[in-house]
Amino acid sequence: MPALEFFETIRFDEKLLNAEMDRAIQAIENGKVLFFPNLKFILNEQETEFLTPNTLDAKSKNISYDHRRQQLKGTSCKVEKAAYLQAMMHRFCESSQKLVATILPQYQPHIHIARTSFRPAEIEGRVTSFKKDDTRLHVDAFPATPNQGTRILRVFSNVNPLGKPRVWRLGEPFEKVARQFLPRIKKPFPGSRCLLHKVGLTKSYRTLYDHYMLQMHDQMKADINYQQTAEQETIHFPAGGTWIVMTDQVSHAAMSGQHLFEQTIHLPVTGMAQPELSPLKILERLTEQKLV
Ligand SMILES: O=C(O)CCC(=O)C(=O)O
Ligand SMILES: [Fe+2]
Repeated sequence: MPALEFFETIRFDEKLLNAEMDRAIQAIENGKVLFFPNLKFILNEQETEFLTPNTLDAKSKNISYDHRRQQLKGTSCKVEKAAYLQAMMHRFCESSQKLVATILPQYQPHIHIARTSFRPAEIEGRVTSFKKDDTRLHVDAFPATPNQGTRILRVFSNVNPLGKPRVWRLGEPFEKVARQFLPRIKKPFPGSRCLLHKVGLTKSYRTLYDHYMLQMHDQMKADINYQQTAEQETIHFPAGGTWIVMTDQVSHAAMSGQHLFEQTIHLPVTGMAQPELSPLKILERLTEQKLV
């Protein structure tokens, strides 16, 4: 199955035919990337000045924006410049919401808009711990923020001004990954997940689902042999292009590129057209138990 589903869309609020919407929801729920090679997030001249790692503060690799609290994190920009940066990120947040509303309208009543991120640093050659190393194939799962089964839908736009692509690898279908890694995953230590929440190490309760997802994430990244031998495909996402992926389901690795916007959107499994295709339902079927 090809990894990408192409769309001709050139505007974030473009009207689509019903057949296009059907194609989109089918593709995304089956683990494909919705790819809009000609959908460009346009920056004005002043905004292009943010396209430098200097926009980041010393300890951050991306700038994050919480649209509900109107809060910006990770930037060295102050006062007026920070407000301008925030406005740019707010616009990306709105553009991606419009895109999801037009291409995946069925999700609209169910979604929750989470963080917006701007990534002005080159990702190739960055030194991090293996768990944080996104150049290794992984499915998204985060230690401090349990998802409790909720889907992670992400909108990405490559805004590189020099035409540099964002290069990713895409790996095997979720069920194939799960079948390989589940047998290696130990049950959680009794009481540990309550404690994590009580002492504030997780923002909410780490369900069994979160335990399995996080273990899969870590063990995929830890397995060098798997990284090299797993069935995979390299994709060049062009500058001036946009793509949408369910990153909890699609095994992915970001190899190189600079200057990217990303919007995270959460979708409850019950909002899907085919909930049985979700990582939650697949893991519940494979482990023969309720996980949330
Ligand atoms: O920065 C990127 O290109 C993608 C990194 C990644 O793994 C993610 O956003 O889930
Ligand atoms: Fe990721």
